[in-house]
Amino acid sequence: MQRRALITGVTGQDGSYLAELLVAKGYEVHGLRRRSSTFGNERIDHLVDVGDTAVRLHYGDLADGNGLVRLIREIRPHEVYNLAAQSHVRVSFDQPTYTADVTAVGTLRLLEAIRDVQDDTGQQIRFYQASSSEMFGKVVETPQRETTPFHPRSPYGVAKVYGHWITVNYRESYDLHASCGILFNHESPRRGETFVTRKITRAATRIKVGLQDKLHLGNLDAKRDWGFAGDYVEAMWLMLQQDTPDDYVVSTDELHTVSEFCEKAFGRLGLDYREHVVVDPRYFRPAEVDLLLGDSSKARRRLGWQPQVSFEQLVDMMVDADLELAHRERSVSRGVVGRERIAA
Ligand code: NAP
Ligand code: G4F
Repeated sequence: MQRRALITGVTGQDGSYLAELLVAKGYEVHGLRRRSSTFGNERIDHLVDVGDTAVRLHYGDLADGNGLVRLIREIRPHEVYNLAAQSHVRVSFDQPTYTADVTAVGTLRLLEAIRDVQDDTGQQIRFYQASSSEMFGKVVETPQRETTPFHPRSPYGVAKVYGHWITVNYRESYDLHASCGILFNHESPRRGETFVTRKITRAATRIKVGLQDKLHLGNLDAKRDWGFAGDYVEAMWLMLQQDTPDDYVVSTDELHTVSEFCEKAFGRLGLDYREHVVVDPRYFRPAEVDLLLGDSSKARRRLGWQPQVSFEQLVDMMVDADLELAHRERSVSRGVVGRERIAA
């Protein structure tokens, strides 16, 4: 029987890679999309309206619990992947209540919808929650593993801790097959342009082709464990294929600084980042997460998962994709030097 999956956040970076993976595995894939004044489907354009293997999109929102019940009743998915969130840490300081409503309570609304439909129909629905290394925040041990206590440092981190624990609670209370992937930072050419890696690769390539001159960044000393999003969605799927649900850290187990990312990205283009990067306090956060480094040995051992793309390959892949984009932009703008794009 063909398996059906529902992905919330299908229009985002991870949603697009996961949809590709599930289509390739023969799933009937459904995606939740928000209504917007623009299309907003750029990352999944190649997967919609392509006949039998198309991803079917449904309007909905994690803020609308009734809509979620209706949708799950209609689709009757075997697997639900909850990737939707207000996912930007800096923005969560500006929109803390909204972030809590979507990223925390939105998870509860989805779990309630699943429980409702599962109780009515008797069909088991497996659930994946997109938990985050941001929950470790002010880390109490390094590297961070599944047993490391949480100390979130942002409204986003706090909201993710709620989403994580309510998922664990529903697993323990209602025997739901629910797993949390505690994913460390993962990037790609499809990464949102206001996250630091993509902000760097977009700017470096625009500088290379003469479209801008400076790049304003915040804390260059922050350390992260950056992997490739395409590798990480495989771990999400593997979690839902296990007999027993559980929680897993997914990471490369390698640490790099923001300035190291700059050095590599600008270096690939023959540029010295120190001539272009300006440290701008506007991009500092009220509370910073200085260091995140994962220990993914449990996922490697139990799921048989391991990352395929190295840090160097990831930077090169993002720079090369953005260089093509910058060349296209330059041909449209006829070489006029533009302003730096505003990013959080
Ligand atoms: P992303 O690119 O920002 O995508 C977020 C998705 O959520 C988008 O499809 C967005 O829709 C959707 N969304 C936002 N608010 C919504 C709402 N109220 N109702 C329904 N959908 C909503 O994020 P990502 O990088 O793919 O990350 C996927 C998930 O993993 C997120 O939950 C994130 O917090 C978590 N996570 C990410 C990382 C990482 O490094 N990437 C690490 C750990 C955990 P629009 O397209 O309409 O905006
Ligand atoms: O790229 P970032 O915005 O990612 P951050 O805050 O680590 O959050 C991402 O990873 C989390 C997993 O740990 C996810 F849960 C979350 O959804 C998101 O995907 O910032 C990375 C680091 C930070 O320390 C930040 O202060 O880069 C530093 N940084 C320095 N200058 C900057 C900038 N970040 C951004 N966004 N913009 C800057 O100009």
